[in-house]
Amino acid sequence: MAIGTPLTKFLLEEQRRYPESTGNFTSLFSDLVLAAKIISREVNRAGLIDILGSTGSQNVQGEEVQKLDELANEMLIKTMEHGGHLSGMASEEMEEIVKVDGRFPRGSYLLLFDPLDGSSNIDVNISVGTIFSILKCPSAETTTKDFLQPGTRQVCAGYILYGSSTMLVYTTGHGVHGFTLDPSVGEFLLSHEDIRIPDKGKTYSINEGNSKHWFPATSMYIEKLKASEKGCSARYVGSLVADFHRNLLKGGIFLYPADKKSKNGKLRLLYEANPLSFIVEQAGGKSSTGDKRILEIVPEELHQRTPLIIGSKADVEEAESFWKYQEA
Ligand code: AHM
Ligand code: MG
Repeated sequence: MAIGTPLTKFLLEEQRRYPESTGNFTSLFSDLVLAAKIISREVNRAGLIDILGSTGSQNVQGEEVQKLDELANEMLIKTMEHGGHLSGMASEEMEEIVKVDGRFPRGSYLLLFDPLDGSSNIDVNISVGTIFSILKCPSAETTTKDFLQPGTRQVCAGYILYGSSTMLVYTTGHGVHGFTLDPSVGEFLLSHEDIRIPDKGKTYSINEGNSKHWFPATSMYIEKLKASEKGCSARYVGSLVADFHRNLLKGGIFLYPADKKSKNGKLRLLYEANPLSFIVEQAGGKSSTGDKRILEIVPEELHQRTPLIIGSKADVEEAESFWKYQEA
């Protein structure tokens, strides 16, 4: 489709390719896009709100000054619960799931999200993002167990990156597409159709401050990259979604491995690793714990963590070849 095509038109065209489609998913996605636009506006105003926010609790309009990650969380829940397309939601910011049945019409999808990934970067004006994953609800009652599905069952995954522009990148299992928000018309416009991640990159992203805790596999792999002829560069924003996005477009590898301090790594399987793994695979890349495909992990808990090695296929495969040295 032509560059500049509005997301709404793109979604409708996609829907028409599947005659059995009820339009429910398109409508669910439109609600999500609305939430993304509102969060984008709040992220862009964040610095200003701080200035105007006097001593902390109220801004000059007398409104509560709320932490942006909490605000993004609430915004997503409020925007999504009315639509009638969801049976439940789970968020990195909340201990328990949110059921929508009872208060609003119950739909057939589950929405999982990290409302504002990289939130430690908000105060310093560095890119943050919202990551989401959509599953079908397998039961008539929404329970936590319904959310514990392997990533291979995702029907859609994506992220919104609040960077120098706001971008939405998503997949429904038919390639990965990127849209850039044009603030003058308030629409996401197609800017990156059918994104393919380069098979090999020259960038690695890892928190080297953790190197004293690393297992030998991680140390050996990173040393190998530093010594390589091709000349690798380190790039680590500290917002997964921003590091991932750069590597998706330019090629490269992101690692948040297990180490002696964090036996399961840091990142969350359901809100971060699964959605980005679905995207990377759809773009021709790869994602792994070091010895297993992320998307095949059967989750045991809602907030389960996982080691994550994700990016260009050849780079992830090279990293995996070092993981056979991993200590138990
Ligand atoms: P968050 O979801 O609470 O923001 O935490 C996840 C973030 C990722 O965006 C980022 O890659 C990682 O944590 C950075 O962690 P560290 O500071 O340990 O390197
Ligand atoms: Mg996060």
